[in-house]
Amino acid sequence: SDDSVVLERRTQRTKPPQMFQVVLLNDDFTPMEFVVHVIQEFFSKDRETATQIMLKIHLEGKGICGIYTRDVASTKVDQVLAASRAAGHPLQCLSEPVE
Ligand code: NFA
Repeated sequence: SDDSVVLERRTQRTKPPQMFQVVLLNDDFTPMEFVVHVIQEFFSKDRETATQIMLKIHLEGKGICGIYTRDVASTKVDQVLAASRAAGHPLQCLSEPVE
C-alpha cells in the first residue's frame, strides 16, 4: 500500500529583508543649514526633527537619518553625496546593516 502523505503549507514563510541604516558623519565645513535641508529633503523629516538629528551628528560625530531596505538605503546615500558635492560640501554619508 502507499502510505505517503502530502500536506500543503498554507502558512506564509517570507522572512523580512535585512535593513540598512543611513548615517551622516560630522565634519568641520558643511554648514548646519545645508545638513538640515538634506535631512528634510531626502529623509522626509520635518524641520524640527531634521534640526535635532543635525545637532546630534554635530555633537556626537554621526547620526542615523533613516532605516531602509538595501536598495533604497544605497539610493539615499547616492542622492546625499551628489547633492553635497554639487553644493561644494564634504558631507559624508554611508549605509550599514542594522544589528
Ligand atoms: N559641524 C558642522 C558645522 O559646525 C555642521 C555639521 C553637522 C556638519 C552635521 C556635518 C554634519 N558647520
